[in-house]
Amino acid sequence: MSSKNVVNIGLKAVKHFQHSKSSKIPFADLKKSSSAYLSSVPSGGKHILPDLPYDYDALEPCISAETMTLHHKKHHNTYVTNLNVGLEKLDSFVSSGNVSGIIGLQDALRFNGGGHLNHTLFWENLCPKGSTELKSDGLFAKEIEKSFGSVENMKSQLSTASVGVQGSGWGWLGYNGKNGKLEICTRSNQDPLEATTGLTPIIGIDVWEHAYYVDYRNVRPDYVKAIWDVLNWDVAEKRLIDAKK
Ligand code: MN3
Repeated sequence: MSSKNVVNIGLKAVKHFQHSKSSKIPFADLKKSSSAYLSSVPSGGKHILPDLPYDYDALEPCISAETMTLHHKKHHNTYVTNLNVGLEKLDSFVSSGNVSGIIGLQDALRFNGGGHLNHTLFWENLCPKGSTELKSDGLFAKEIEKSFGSVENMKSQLSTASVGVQGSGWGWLGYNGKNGKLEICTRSNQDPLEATTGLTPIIGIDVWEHAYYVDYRNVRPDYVKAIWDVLNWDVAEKRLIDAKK
């Protein structure tokens, strides 16, 4: 299992805690879900910032090298650093049986674990302009047409939802394994899609201001429009194929 998936298990545990916020959660349960989180730590002992699958200037002019550098080296790296700090504390609280310490950590783990996961998915979702295209006879195009009527409809609905996120958050195209459909969903802050909704992430659009302010100032709609030019359709289709297995 990849570390990404195990982080997801940990985040599901966080959701469980938040629905039952009391000190009556048995320590055994806390310990079990904490160990799911702790086992997500790679063998080197810490989560690390993954390399981008392309150069910092590869998405220009849609997203500048300056934005990509700040977003990856500063913002994403901060989530990774703080996730590692949180997991270290979690480890010591589990060892000492500090239940309130463990519960108190959950919001930070959700935020930083979600931030690490979301950005990892986001970088993979992008690629240099024109390097991939949606194959009109492929599985992904067919599934989009089944769920939205047309590709243009899906793009328009995901764009509108992403632009409409209040404050900081994410717009998502997710796969619902229960009804076999693709769905549009938005999440606030760094709430991870799968752990909080059950949808498998296919396309994610980061609409935090840090993702576009350098290039588009406050004009979020222009940024969201430009994302489609650098979308990695191959990665999105592969995620869908994996989700349907
Ligand atoms: Mn971001």
